Amino acid sequence: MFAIHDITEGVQKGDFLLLAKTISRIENRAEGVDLFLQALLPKAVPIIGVTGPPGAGKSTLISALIGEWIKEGKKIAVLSVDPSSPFHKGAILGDRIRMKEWYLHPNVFIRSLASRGHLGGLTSSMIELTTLLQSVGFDNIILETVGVGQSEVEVASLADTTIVVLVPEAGDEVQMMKSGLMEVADLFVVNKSDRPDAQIFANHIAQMIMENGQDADAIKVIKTVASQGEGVQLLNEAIMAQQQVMIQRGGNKRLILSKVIQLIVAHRLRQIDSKKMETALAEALKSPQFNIFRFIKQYLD
Ligand SMILES: Nc1nc2c(ncn2[C@@H]2O[C@H](COP(=O)(O)OP(=O)(O)OP(=O)(O)O)[C@@H](O)[C@H]2O)c(=O)[nH]1
Ligand SMILES: [Mg+2]
Repeated sequence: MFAIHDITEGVQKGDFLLLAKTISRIENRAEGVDLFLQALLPKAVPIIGVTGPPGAGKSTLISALIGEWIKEGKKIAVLSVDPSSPFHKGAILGDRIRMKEWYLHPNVFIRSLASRGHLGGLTSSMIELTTLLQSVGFDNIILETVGVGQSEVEVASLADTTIVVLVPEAGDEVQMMKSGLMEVADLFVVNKSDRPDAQIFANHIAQMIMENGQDADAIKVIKTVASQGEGVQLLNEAIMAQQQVMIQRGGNKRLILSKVIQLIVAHRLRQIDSKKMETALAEALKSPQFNIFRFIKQYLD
């Protein structure tokens, strides 16, 4: 593994080679990764999760936010992950990112991540990678995830601020509630508000927040036209305000506790050889006395 100091120096200069290599090594669980991670000294750098259905304008919105932050002299890291297609190994991810204007900027690091098939792998490697980014000199970290399924919710739950991006004509609120996105959202963005009925849709979301018994004052609904940069400044302000409130309410401590639990679960899952387990299960199932609780005993403690 490389020295953290050298990675940080690279980031300062806008040379992300060592960082990129380190991320690959963490993803592949190369030798020395655990000790490397244990030596990190992360700063309180906000992690901003951006999630929502395909094509809602997440990347366009992130691009616009980066524009705001660059003006403030910040260094930004973006991790883009597509948990819904574990078997594509990143091949299609390239097409997903439309942040080309920032690709070569020395203050912006962008990386696509494939979600691997292994159990519990995605969440734990996202915790590892975001902690690395918090330790090497970035000021803001963005996590873009595509879709509205359970795994997106999980990834979203790693963020200090979770932004759910929707578009007016999506209108599928029921789906959103089922997926649990309602519960994890700190901010809703109604993007493509240049389209009709944006205000009606925004009102609808606000109403759902109230009906859900959530804090309607704290969870803002913001209309944007990301492709024109409209509403982006407002969104930036809302993100900062939300983070203040979150810290005041001790939300950052709860978040760390949830990460601790997820890392422990992932660690235990890594110790299981799922192929072997499948074989053992097939064998055990031959017995008419099969009992699932007795079967799992061999994998506990
Ligand atoms: N009319 C309109 N189009 C927009 C707006 N924001 C983004 N788009 C367009 O919507 C399309 C999808 O935008 P992306 O930013 O790639 O959406 P995404 O959510 O990142 O998509 P995936 O990562 O593939 O899920 C692009 O063609 C954008 O130019 C907007 O506010 N209004
Ligand atoms: Mg995108």
